[in-house]
Amino acid sequence: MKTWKSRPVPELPGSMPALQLHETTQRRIIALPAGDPVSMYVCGITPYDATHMGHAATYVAFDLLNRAWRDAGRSVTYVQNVTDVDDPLLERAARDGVDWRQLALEQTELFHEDMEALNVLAPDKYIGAVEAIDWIVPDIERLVADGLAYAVPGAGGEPDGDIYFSVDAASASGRGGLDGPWWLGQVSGLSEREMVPVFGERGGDPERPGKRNALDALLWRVARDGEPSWDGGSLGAGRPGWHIECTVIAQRFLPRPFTVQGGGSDLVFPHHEMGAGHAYALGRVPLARHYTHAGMVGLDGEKMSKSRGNLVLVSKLRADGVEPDAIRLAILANHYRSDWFWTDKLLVTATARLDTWRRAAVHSGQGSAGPLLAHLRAALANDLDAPAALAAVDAWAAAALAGSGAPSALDEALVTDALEALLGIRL
Ligand code: 5CA
Ligand code: ZN
Repeated sequence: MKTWKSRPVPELPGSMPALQLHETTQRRIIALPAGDPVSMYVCGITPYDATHMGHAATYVAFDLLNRAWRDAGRSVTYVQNVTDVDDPLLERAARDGVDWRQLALEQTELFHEDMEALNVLAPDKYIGAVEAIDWIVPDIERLVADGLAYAVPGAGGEPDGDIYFSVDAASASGRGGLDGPWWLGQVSGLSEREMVPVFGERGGDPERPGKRNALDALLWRVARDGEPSWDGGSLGAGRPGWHIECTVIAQRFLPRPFTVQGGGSDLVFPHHEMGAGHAYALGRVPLARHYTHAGMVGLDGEKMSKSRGNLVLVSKLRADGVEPDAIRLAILANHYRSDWFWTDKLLVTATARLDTWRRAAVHSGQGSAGPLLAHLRAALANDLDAPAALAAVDAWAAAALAGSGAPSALDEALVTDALEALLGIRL
């Protein structure tokens, strides 16, 4: 599938220090492996509604990692999916009396416009679940053949033949890290008792009769009347489950294992836990070397979500004339790992900040750009600490506006390039 356009990234003199990043499975900040190349998969949208501030914040967070790696001279391969067939998309299309394909297409296009406006660098590969089905089917067939997946008999109005991933068959008995075999809990650190309610809240079906373990995840949903379906070979017509889509797409286009699996913290369990399980079951390799998650953005005391409807849409703000750089700056004022709430005040502060920075640029003091660049790099290398980076620019701007140091066009150019390359902000 077509991806969006990236603005050019200016090259900066000097170099980025070694990157430290919070690693979900280890629950601590670690040094990322040095050396070339690196690869990243960030879970994409389910396109049934427009990009809200939570999505935007997650993609901006991983855009910082992408930019930090590029500044360090690393070659980055970035893959993102779009879940262009799934229950919530089909339900929304049915509710609104529109074709689900049309809804997915429109919302995906709008997402691309939002990403372009927010200056999020495009992935190298942008892959839809639908286009991945032919790659997914043989992998599920293999899991069944290996005894790691099984068909559930029909009951309670459900047809025969849905295929589930057996967490007990696939889970190793040891309790090692990501460099060893997968076990249930390796990614999330949750106990099975803790998993069950979360599984139910996040797309799982712990109560489905006939499963061997309540936590077994759907791999293949056989055709139902009124639902789209595809040829599933020996599985019968149907459509894939959610976790196997991302697993197969990531493994097809990235090294095994790839460097960082990203997404919002709502994906730690079950999505990334099961993805890690599927990958290990398929190839005896971990899916990713590391997992990193962005915090949840909320509105009025609750997580922002399409199902709750408490949304601040990027496209709506843009239509209201808000400058995308101000939206991006409002996001960057929060550390990517914290949970935070969107407020109009954030946007007011960001707009004023952008204005100050722009007024300051022409007064850039001679020799002021180099130290600012070093500050920005140090902040980003320290677990993508964007708020610290903004504070460094604020201090530089205050000095420039106070007229300390003769104005220098060279410094102005370097500051402008550094903000564009590292923070994705255009002065
Ligand atoms: N299509 C799946 C991933 S394969 C999905 O979760 N889609 S989504 O549209 O619900 O979310 C897209 C991305 O935004 C995911 O990485 C998700 O973790 C993140 N996200 C969703 N809601 C929020 C929120 N309120 N705050 C921060 N990130 C969020
Ligand atoms: Zn995903």
